[in-house]
Amino acid sequence: MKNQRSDFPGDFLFGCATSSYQIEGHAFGGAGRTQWDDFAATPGNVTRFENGDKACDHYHRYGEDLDLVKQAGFDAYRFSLSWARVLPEGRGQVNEAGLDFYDRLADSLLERGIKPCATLYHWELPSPLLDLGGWRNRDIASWFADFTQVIMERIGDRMFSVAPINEPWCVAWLSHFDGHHAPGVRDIRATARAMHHVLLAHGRAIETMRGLGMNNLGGVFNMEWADPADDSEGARAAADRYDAIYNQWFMSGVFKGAYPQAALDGLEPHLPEGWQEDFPTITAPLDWCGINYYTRKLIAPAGHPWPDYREVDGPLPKTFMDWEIYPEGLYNFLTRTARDYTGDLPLYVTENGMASADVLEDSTVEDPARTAYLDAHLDKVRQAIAEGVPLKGYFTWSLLDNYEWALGYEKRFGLVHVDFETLARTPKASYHALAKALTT
Ligand code: IFM
Repeated sequence: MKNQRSDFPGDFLFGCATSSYQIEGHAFGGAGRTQWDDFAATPGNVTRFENGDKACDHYHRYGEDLDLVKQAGFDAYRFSLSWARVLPEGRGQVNEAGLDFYDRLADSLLERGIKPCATLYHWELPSPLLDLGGWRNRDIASWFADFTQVIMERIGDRMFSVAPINEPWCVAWLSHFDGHHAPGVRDIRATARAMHHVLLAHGRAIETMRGLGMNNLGGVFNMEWADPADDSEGARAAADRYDAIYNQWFMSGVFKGAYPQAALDGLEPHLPEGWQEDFPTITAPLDWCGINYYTRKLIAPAGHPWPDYREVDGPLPKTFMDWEIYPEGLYNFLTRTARDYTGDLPLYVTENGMASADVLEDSTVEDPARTAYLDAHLDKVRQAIAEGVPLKGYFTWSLLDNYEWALGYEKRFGLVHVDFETLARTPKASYHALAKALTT
């Protein structure tokens, strides 16, 4: 690896990221049923109908996993808290074993000198809340605030940082317009409501944590750079719509108290009444902003009603997800975010990484493409810092191979290989390369 820790400011944090449903093993420890269990049990939604019942069994093996975080030289570990593990019905009765698990996790991180960076919601909505409409129901903001109160009363004192919701675009658009993620809805009214309620819930969680005296609270937004597929005005406008829906809606809501017009053009008629009155909650001040970045898309008009765009196959080398490798997009987002939305607020790259078709052979996994991907994106991180972007840290996705949602266990994003039969962990060559860069 070309980049070394010494190439970055002294207080720059390196971390790795995971999420609860993707690694813990949701069948363990009294967790309640989630929308992903239901979605996966419905044929046609998930590769081989796989679910998170066992996943990486991190629930039992977290000690071994945190040792790997430590040995790689990471300063921080970004993980998420399963709502259904803490409140199996989503509300009401607390699962003490769930609280105890996150308590142990927090202590185990601190014992190893690793900063705990929590995300409250990474998509495993308790099924009983979906029965009530899930993200379509405005009450979800209050349910989420109550969950925040319960879990943060227990572990909030030990968190380095907390973000309420991972990737609001996935929660809202991918799951209610595209229907690719649970609950697999394809409906514009449901989408508009989810697009708004996810931010209202974010704001209520921030308020709740401030009420508990917590600080270092942020938001985590996923971004995909959108380039027009050709020189036509139609392609430019389609890429702008994609950008407005995917990238600008959430940041604009949180940092400007407004939604971009190109997205309102289609969504406004379907937003809940009085949506503008929620902006004082949605814009609750944050201490940092996180960006999850993987790829860019080439966009052309689709000849459909709004949003009238489609993705066009791009020419760049691709990852195993079929995503183009485009580090410039990360640089573009870092500079644009600081310029247009966050100013001096600290930024973090909260996820970046790639899936590859890794093979375990003779107890090793050679994954030079992953090392090159990380290096190329770290180049852009350095460029942004050199140009004055207040970027304070970089988290790799992911520590472990894990449950890649609708794509099951096939797409391996980990620095550490997981054998999903034996659950044996084997650090890949990229893990060793990164560890060398961070510890020498
Ligand atoms: O695995 C996901 C993660 O849950 C959220 N961000 C993107 C990753 C790769 O698709």
